[in-house]
Amino acid sequence: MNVDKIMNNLEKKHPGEVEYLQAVREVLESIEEVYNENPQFESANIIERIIEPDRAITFKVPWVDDEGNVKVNLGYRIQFNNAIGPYKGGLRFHPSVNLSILKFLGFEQIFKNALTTLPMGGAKGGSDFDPKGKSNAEVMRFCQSFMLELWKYIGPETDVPAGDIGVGGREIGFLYGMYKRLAGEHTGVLTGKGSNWGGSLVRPEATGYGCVYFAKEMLATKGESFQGKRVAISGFGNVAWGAALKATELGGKVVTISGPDGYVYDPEGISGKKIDYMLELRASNEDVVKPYSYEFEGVEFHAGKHPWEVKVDIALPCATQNELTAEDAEKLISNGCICICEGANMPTTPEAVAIIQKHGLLFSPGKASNAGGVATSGLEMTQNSMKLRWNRKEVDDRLHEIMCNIHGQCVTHGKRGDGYVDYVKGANIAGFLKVATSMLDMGVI
Ligand code: NDP
Ligand code: 2IT
Repeated sequence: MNVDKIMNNLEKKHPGEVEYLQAVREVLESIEEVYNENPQFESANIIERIIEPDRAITFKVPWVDDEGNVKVNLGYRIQFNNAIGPYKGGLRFHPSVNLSILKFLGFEQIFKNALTTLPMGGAKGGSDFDPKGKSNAEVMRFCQSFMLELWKYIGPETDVPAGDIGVGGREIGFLYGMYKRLAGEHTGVLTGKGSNWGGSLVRPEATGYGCVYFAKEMLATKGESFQGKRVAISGFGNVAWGAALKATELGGKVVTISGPDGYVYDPEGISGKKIDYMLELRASNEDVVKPYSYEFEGVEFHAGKHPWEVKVDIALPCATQNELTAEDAEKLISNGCICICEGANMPTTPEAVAIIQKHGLLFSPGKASNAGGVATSGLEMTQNSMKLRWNRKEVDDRLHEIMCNIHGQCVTHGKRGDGYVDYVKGANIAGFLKVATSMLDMGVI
């Protein structure tokens, strides 16, 4: 495999799709060796078949705001690969959403879903709709119009969307309601549903919990744990909230959360009712984290800054892509950080990853450490199919087991001769092998 040649061709076909090209390059560089050792992949041209989505659906989403103005947003669903199961992946509503971002997320989702051990293919979708400042009624009308188009392409055995940035329980409710009306069916077509109407217990916490379970496994390889450790978290959304809950429960002290406006530093630790307050902040739809510093004593707010300048032992980036730069990595390292575990998708830039790994820190890519969200979505699909509901402990135990299993797969495929575990390489190889061999089994389709 000639990675540069493949990337040059891909760039010519999709100029300017920066995030997508970044994600593809990372995977190709990791799997190059394994790929070359298995000539059957090359003869089936697996690479060209896996780096392009099966299809990218785009549509317009017209809706009416509270003042009666007609608005139009763009909607997307990228069905990337369904070799191991129905297409599966979240929907993102954020003004930054474009084809490149959704293709990067859909591509990552293929390997992440393969790692979960469950039968799910890779997909992603969303819209450039900005939920910030919108009323409930506006969000509902937007979701209904979005589903009016999307429902043609999804189904419990074909494609099962879920939440992501800007899409939480409220949006899934509106989307599901419209699907149910259009299809005339009550099925497991979306995950992240409310617990009264088919949702799984633990799904809201699952991505953050899973991220901390994964970090716990990484720390254990060094005889370390969360007990007494200072933890920096970025973001203040669904993933950040779940991670703060579990890190605190395991004895860590979470000292930061962040938003697009900057970060807050709480030296006393973000625990108990302060974690509950994160939910209020998100629900306010105001997009800022600063109000936390008015609400609680002794808290500093640092406008326009990343939390990575604070002295911590563990960093959990849980906001968005490319939010932890080389400069941030240098700061974390010089402050003695030992573990960086991604809760978001691709929050660490490639330059930062190189620096972190060169210094021998524990580092895990999102496709391994944030897989707990989609894994629990998979468990929701299982419960929907069986028409029953597991209790909290049953779901949480399965989630825990899955995260330990993913950690094991990363160690198996990522352990170097000197003992250092390259989790990026391990995750990419393990995910790729499962999908590529499945594609081989099914012939050229
Ligand atoms: P939420 O919408 O609940 O929270 C997203 C957080 O990221 C918010 O704090 C948000 O602030 C911040 N954010 C979003 N865009 C930007 C930006 N361009 N610059 C700075 N901050 C930004 O989303 P989630 O918690 O669900 O998602 C967070 C990350 O985790 C994403 O990378 C997502 O893909 C990933 N993820 C989510 C899973 C899930 O199950 N929800 C599963 C696996 C991964 P604000 O809204 O104020 O901009
Ligand atoms: O990035 C992700 O894995 C998610 N947003 C969750 C997807 C899902 O289908 O639960």
